[in-house]
Amino acid sequence: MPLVDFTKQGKVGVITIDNPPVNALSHGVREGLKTALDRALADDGVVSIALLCAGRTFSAGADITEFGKPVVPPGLREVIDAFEASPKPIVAALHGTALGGGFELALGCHYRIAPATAKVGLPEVKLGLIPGAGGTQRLPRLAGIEAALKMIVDGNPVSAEKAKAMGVVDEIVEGDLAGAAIGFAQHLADESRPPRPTSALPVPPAKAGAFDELEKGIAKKQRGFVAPFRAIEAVRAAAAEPFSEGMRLERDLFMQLMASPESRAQRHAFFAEREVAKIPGLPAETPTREIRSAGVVGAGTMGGGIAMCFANAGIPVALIETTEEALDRGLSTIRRNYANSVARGSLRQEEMDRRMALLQASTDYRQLSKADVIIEAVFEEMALKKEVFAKLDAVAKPGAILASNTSYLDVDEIAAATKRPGDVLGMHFFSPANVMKLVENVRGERSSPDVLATAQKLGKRIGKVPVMVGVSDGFVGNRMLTKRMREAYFLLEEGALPWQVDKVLYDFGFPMGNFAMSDLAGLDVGWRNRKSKLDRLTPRERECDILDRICEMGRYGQKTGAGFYRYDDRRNPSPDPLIEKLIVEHSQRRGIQRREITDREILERCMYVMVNEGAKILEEGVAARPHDIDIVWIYGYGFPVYRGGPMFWADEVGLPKVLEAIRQYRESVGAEYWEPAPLIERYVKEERGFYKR
Ligand code: 3H9
Repeated sequence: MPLVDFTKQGKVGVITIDNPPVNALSHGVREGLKTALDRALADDGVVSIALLCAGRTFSAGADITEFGKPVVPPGLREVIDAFEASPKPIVAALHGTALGGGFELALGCHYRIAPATAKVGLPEVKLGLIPGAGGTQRLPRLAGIEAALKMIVDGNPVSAEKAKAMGVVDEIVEGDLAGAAIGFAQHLADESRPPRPTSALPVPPAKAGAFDELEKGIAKKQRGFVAPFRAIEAVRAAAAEPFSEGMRLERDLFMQLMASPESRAQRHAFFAEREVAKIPGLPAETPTREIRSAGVVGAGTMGGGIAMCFANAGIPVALIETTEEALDRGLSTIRRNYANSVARGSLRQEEMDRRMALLQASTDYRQLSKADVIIEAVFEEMALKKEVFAKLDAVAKPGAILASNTSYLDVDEIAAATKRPGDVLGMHFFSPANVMKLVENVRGERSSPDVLATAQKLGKRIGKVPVMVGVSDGFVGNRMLTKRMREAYFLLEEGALPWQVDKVLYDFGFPMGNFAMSDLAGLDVGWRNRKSKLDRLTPRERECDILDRICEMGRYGQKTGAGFYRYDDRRNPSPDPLIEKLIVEHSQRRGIQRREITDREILERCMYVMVNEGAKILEEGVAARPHDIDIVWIYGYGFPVYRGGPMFWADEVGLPKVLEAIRQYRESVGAEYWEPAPLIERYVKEERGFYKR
């Protein structure tokens, strides 16, 4: 079948897009749409037109792979204008998800029908763009300013039912969609109904102050993003200007954003997220094991959060603890988390009850005997983990997958505590596990392919973005974070203060800096980790004992009301002169002459040290591709998506510049901390980047 097909059913001309997998509006599709429309208009036997899409979904919008290249005519706007100007009425039949340019095409049609399962949306802001084919001008004319603004600015789709209530969808249909569309078009023809161009509709007046209110409302949440603010500007024009003026502004803003580094990064992140789902060396057809029930060992913060992920996905889960008290504590935290969601209105009470009923709490390991997957989430201590895995080996059924939620430890050593190392892997969740999207699936030396494929699939099923990584101290994310953290401590010794370092990272776009993040996680966690590795530290690392001193004061971070910062009752941090004194005295004691440290140096040292480590991780094969590292950082550590992840960002900065700085810090800070990754040296010689060739 061609990309766009044209047939006739009685007096109805039927135009069908067939461009799998998501009917993206590529050049060929746009050309096909134009040709099909011309045929329908030229044919006197055609009185009305139905627009359909084949396959699993209506169009997901413009073909993102064409972005950044010159547009080959006809452009999408031109096609949509032609559809809207058709003297024969056109009905669009939407199924699956009608998104972006796909939805804009539907808005240019005169009527829209959809099954209740369909969704429509304008997700362009998620790619750092705004709708560029009339969405910002046509949607407000159908849905009103407020509803349109919300859809365009947050980018989330709405259900067909909701779209109908908004006046965007004319009819919800059941059963055969093509038949319903042809019937609808036939009906239009029978009744001699004229076309109903959306652009000719008046824009319903907006509530006074609606734009300013929204702008203020998103100022903090969308900090650093450009597109949501441009989207407001475009809809403002819809309210104030004639259609043609609004369209002109929309096009200008769209083009500006398309050329922006933010959108380039966000488009990279879109494809990177899809790329990480494909594991090199693990064919797409690798069989998977069926997961009908789960078990979690440990009902602490991590274990409880992981159990919630399963319950949220409708998978029954046995939650195991050593004592009834620990179990009760864990369960009541879970209950409180759900109850908060109910109070906020984001979860219905019945749904909370259903999820709680899926949790089976017990102190008896035998409860795990039926589980298809068991996740261990006990204290981060090798001896304890091994003990738990030996117990799991004894009770788990044959074929059950045994996963450790370790954040640093050697998965192969843990697997060796069982007689079934092929069934073992790491599944490293991030805290809070019920919220954070990242899971590092750690491939052990002996993990079998179907176990890995199942873990990836399971990750997606429980709403996560799973990234496959290899065994290494701290895997991908924490291994890079550890290097950044070390550099941040060195910066303190040399003259910076925690709040200065944190501000630089916050301004870069992270939700918080190193020290605020440590305070949130609990300083005792890092302290314990440090103590366990003391004999492996370099002399400078060992002597850089600022953390020990703060912890010795009983300051463990937010939970004790003080850490690097001092916290008020509402957990607002403020810089603490006591900590400043402690750091200054530390430098004196170590004989380090404190100096003014620029924000630029802070940023370079915190970021380039990560990029350098990322390159080593790639070289060692701990991450298979730079994409994996970028996605780990975006979903696990709040790396600003509009900067694309550390490896993409390094390419944007330019690897020669990064390497030059690394060499400079090698001289000033020390070779053992700043040894350039051979991969970066090679890429610079080859005049390429991690991605750029
Ligand atoms: C736009 O429309 C601009 C206009 O306003 C103005 C123009 C002038 N193009 O996600 P999946 C690929 S901006 C090209 O795994 P799912 C995707 O890479 C666009 N390719 O499936 C993947 O390829 P592969 C606004 C696309 O079922 C495959 O399709 N639209 C596009 O989980 C399957 O994707 C959006 O932002 C595309 N537009 O989810 C919608 N979309 O198999 C973006 C997908 O080689 N898309 N691919 O890895 C989505 O949100 C999801 O893909 C969707 C399906 C919900 C549709």
